[in-house]
Amino acid sequence: MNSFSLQGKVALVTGAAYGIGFAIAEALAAAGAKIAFNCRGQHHMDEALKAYKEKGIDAKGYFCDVTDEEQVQKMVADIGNELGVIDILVNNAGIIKRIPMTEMSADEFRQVIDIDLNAPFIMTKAVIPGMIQKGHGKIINICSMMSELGRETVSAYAAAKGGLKMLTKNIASEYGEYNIQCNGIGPGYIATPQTAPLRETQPDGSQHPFDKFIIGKTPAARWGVPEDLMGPAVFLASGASDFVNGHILYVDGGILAYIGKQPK
Ligand code: NAP
Ligand code: GCO
Repeated sequence: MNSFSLQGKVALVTGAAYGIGFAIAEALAAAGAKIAFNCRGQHHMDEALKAYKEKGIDAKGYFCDVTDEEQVQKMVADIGNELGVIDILVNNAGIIKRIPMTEMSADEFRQVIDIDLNAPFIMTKAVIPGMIQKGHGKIINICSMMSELGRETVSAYAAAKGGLKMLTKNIASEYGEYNIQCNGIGPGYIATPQTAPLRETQPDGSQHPFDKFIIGKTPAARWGVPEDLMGPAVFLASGASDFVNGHILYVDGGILAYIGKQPK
């Protein structure tokens, strides 16, 4: 069971002030890793540091917009000086815009691609040299069911997450010989601020139609919670997965395997 230990490792989880990133950082800390995370605003930073402290986690927070290569290079250098060379990178930061394609501007499309696809490239490029020097590394890209499926209004997000699946496979191919493993986690529908609009109670007090839809499409008959991703993240960040490379681990309650509940 020692192969699941992250003792002595330095982990950077991007966008881990709350949501999925925070849960993953909490799990990696529980397995022994030193935690670095980033976000963009002072309020989220203050709230996050308080939340980590309440969990007994001495996480270090960095202000960094993951789309800005200069800020990323500086953050990686600062982490190297303050915590040590990064052993584990979780590319978690991400946004979604739910806009019908014909109504979405090219700039809106570009913004989603920039954060959800270009930024994992920029982040990965910044950490790989240190991993090569150390002789090992773990990169985990937070993909999505939209790495496999489309749906109305999420064209930019699906394009980005589909690209992130292939970027994951390419990083695995290009750097596997340096004992660097790059895998993805594909969460299903998880209850976080990002999906709150899909779950909110309707003005007439009824259940959100999408909420009902997802529960009917998920064999587990529930939304996931960030805690559902903790074990898979520790597995892919640890020595237990040293021969797993280029794999997307879907943590979706079975939704990708299921045609959906038949109407009664
Ligand atoms: P969330 O609650 O909206 O959190 C997103 C995080 O990303 C926030 O901390 C946000 O920080 C950060 N972020 C966004 N843009 C950034 C940028 N340019 N630079 C730095 N940080 C940035 O989302 P979530 O539900 O936890 O999702 C986390 C990841 O999981 C995303 O990649 C998402 O696509 C993916 N995912 C989510 C679900 C789901 O159902 N929730 C399912 C599959 C995949 P700020 O406060 O600074 O904006
Ligand atoms: C949406 C949701 C999804 C989830 C997730 C599913 O609008 O369909 O936000 O995209 O965020 O990516 O895996």
